[in-house]
This record gives sequence, structure tokens and C-alpha cells, in this order.
Amino acid sequence: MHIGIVIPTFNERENLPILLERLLSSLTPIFETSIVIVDDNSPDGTGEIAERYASQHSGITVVHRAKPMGLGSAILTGLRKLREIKVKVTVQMDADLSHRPEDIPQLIEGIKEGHNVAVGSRYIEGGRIVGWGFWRKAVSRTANFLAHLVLGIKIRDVTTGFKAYDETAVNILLNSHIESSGFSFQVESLYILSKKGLRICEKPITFVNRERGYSKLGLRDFIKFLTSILSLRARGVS
Ligand SMILES: Nc1nc2c(ncn2[C@@H]2O[C@H](COP(=O)(O)OP(=O)(O)O)[C@@H](O)[C@H]2O)c(=O)[nH]1
Ligand SMILES: [Mg+2]
Repeated sequence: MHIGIVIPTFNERENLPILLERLLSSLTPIFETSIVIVDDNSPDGTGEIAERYASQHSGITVVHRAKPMGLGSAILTGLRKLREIKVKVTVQMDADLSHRPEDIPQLIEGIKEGHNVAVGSRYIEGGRIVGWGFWRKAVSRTANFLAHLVLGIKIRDVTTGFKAYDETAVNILLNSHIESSGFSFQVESLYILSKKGLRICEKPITFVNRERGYSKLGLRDFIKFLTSILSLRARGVS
């Protein structure tokens, strides 16, 4: 099976090489794998590191964008690129080693079972978070609680950035009007896919807090998340 992986990067120079090595060694023996890195002109040189890998591995492509345009829009750019090369399943994952390559096969399994989307979940049985303190956990739990309350979404982990999509799900995302360019993409995309009646499953993952680099998630993103769920509730999905 031909699988695609989209990795958004902004200032991940210490993490990206480790992630790529781990992906290459664990996935290429099992799947035909195409990796697309979407880098937003990272000042720390992540884009050049990505280019070096792309020149050595035919399965790796880099899309360079001129400036930081947000996680959500980076993922859509990567999904479009992977659709052009006709992958069967597309996985989105972060570059900061929070998402483990060894959890990818069970996301793929979720798609093989007949689901359109497999969500890598921290909040179902078997899911774990390693390295987050009380406050970070509380913020994530609150965001999920509010999304359930306001949008009525049944998925336990709506803020995860680790997911697999089949071709139907990718086509819906690329044809939808998605307002979130940043982190609230995670909830907006799942809301659209569930409203369109797609089959969505959750598979447990172990999320490991980043050890290198810094998180780009800030208070502004949390506020944007709140306004996004309210606006989604008000406008619905056409
Ligand atoms: N291309 C791109 N990647 C981004 C942007 N913002 C965040 N990322 C990447 O998205 C992923 C998740 O971001 P991160 O800061 O780890 O968020 P957190 O895990 O929620 O703290 C990482 O791979 C980041 O490098 C952006 O504006 N553009
Ligand atoms: Mg992170």
C-alpha cells in the first residue's frame, strides 16, 4: 500500500532528522512511503535540512513556503501534494517527536478496517501522554470538553495532530472551505468530516512531550480555538 505522510515544520532543526530516520527505518520496509515536509521558511534552517534528506531519498519531498502561515494551511498544502501522487492513505503528524512512527501502522489498520479517518487518540483506553504537567493537560482536556459541549462531537481527542485519512476524507478536506489556518484546523477538519457522515475511529497513541525546540502553540491559538468552535456551531457545515 502506498502511504503518504505530511509533516509541517517551523523551527524543528533538531527534531526533523531524528524523525525522518525513524520513519525511514520503521516504515519503508512495510509500505511504499512518500513523505512531504511543508516548511515555512524556518529561520533555524529546517528547510535546508529537509532538502538534504530529499536529495538523498526519492520518497521525500519538501514544499517551501515564504513565511509562517499556520499549521492547518501547511497540512492542506501537504495533502494536496500527496493527492497528486495518488497515495492511498495519508498520515499527518508533528515534527517534534511527540508522535511516534511506531503508532502509524495501527492508524493505517483503522483505514483498512473501512474507516475514512483514524484519529491517533490520547483520550481512549490505551492512550497515553508522557511529559506533560498539570496545566498543559488541563488546557488540552478543557479544549476537548468545550468542543464536545459546543459541537457535540463524539471523538474523544479532537485536538490531536496525529491522524490518517483515506482518499475520500482528503478530497472532502481539499474541497471544503476551512477557515482555520492554525491549530484550530484540528477540530474544524474533524467536525467537517464527521458532519459529512464519514466513518471515524480512534486508535490509542502514546504522545511524548517535545524535548527539543519550542512549542508554537500560544494563548492566541487557544482563543482562536474558542472562537472557531463557536463560529463552526453557528455556521454549521454546508
Ligand atoms: N509549516 C508550518 N508548521 C508549523 C507552523 N506552526 C507549527 N508548525 C508545526 O506544527 C507541529 C505542531 O506544532 P507544536 O509547536 O509542536 O505544537 P504543540 O505540540 O501543540 O505544542 C510542529 O511540527 C511544528 O513545527 C506553521 O505556521 N507552519
Ligand atoms: Mg508539539
